[in-house]
Amino acid sequence: MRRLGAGMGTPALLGLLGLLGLLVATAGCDHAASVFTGAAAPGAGEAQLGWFLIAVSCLVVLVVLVLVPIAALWRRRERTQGAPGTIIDSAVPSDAREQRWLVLWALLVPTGILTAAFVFTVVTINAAAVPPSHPSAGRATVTGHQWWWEIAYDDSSGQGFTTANEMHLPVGQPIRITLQTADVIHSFWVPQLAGKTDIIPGQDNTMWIEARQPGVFSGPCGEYCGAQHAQMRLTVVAESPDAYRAWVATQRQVGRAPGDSTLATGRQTFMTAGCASCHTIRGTEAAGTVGPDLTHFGSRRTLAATGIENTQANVMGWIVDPQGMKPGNDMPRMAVAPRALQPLAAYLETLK
Ligand code: HEC
Ligand SMILES: [Cu+2]
Repeated sequence: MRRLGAGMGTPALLGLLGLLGLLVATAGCDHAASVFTGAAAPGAGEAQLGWFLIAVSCLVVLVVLVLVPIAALWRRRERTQGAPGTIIDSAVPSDAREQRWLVLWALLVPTGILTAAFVFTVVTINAAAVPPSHPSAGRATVTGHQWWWEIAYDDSSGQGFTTANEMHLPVGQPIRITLQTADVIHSFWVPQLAGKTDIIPGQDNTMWIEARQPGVFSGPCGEYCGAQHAQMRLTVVAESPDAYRAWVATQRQVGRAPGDSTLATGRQTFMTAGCASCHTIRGTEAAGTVGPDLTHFGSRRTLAATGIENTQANVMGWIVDPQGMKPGNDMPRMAVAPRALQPLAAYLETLK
């Protein structure tokens, strides 16, 4: 039986293995959530550092892969050139010139590479730690809950507001983010925008993001936090400063009043079926804080941090069976009469 790879040179075999490894390593790469997109600072700097380290590592591996067979061949040639019966120990450099080369390669090159990597890393970490002082830098506090995100925009004028699962950013202006948790450890991670920052109970961690281009980015919670960890997605919308200001102005407002009698019935159901004990709709008596603030629920793209599209049909499905859609989450099945379901979902969808 032929051995696998028999007849192939060592370099060719190693090259093939390297190629296979690369294929396996990149198989999971999904452009949509790549850390290498660099759509914002400080993530773009971190991506540059990542590329630099990968490039240097590849270069070192390639050089070593080429040098090892050359050294082996060279050694064999020296052996065969020696007189019969004499052993030439070619591991010992024969003259001063070879010794100088040895020092150069063994000391200077690795030292140079490691120093460059060290300096680049420290500079990048520093840049990520210190938010740029921009006059219009906004502030938000993001609180991780099992298994959804609460986002409170602070405002010096006292006009802050709270929303959930969807955060907006103005392109070109930094937002400072304070990270808190209501329960266990989570991690804030929107791969295209910034590296992970852990959220630790009893401690405020801070970070910042400055989007460089408009877009809708999604990030999973970055630290395992229980059954629905994978369904704890944050949506981040980066938009022009004008669009952002308009969004903020809308979010500050109280929940829209029902425009017709069906919607009024929906709102009535919300207040009487127990929803109001867990959810807030500003401008109404609903002031619960167990679940997401629903004041502008209709403006959100997705439902319950799942990535499922926020449509009336999906909201009806959610109310009927939240445990079926997201098993283990903190919203129980509620007793809502079938007749009342559609008006209730329709009312929630008008809360833009
Ligand atoms: C015991 C508390 C509780 C009650 C009562 C409750 N909910 Fe919830 N609700 C939650 C929690 C917690 C979540 C977040 C679940 C998650 O994403 O993990 C949620 C999520 C939601 C969402 C999705 C919000 C978003 O931002 O995507 C909607 C819509 C919703 N609830 C509507 C209702 C309605 C309508 C009722 C009444 C029929 C109701 N809830 C009753 C706790 C509750
Ligand atoms: Cu998590």
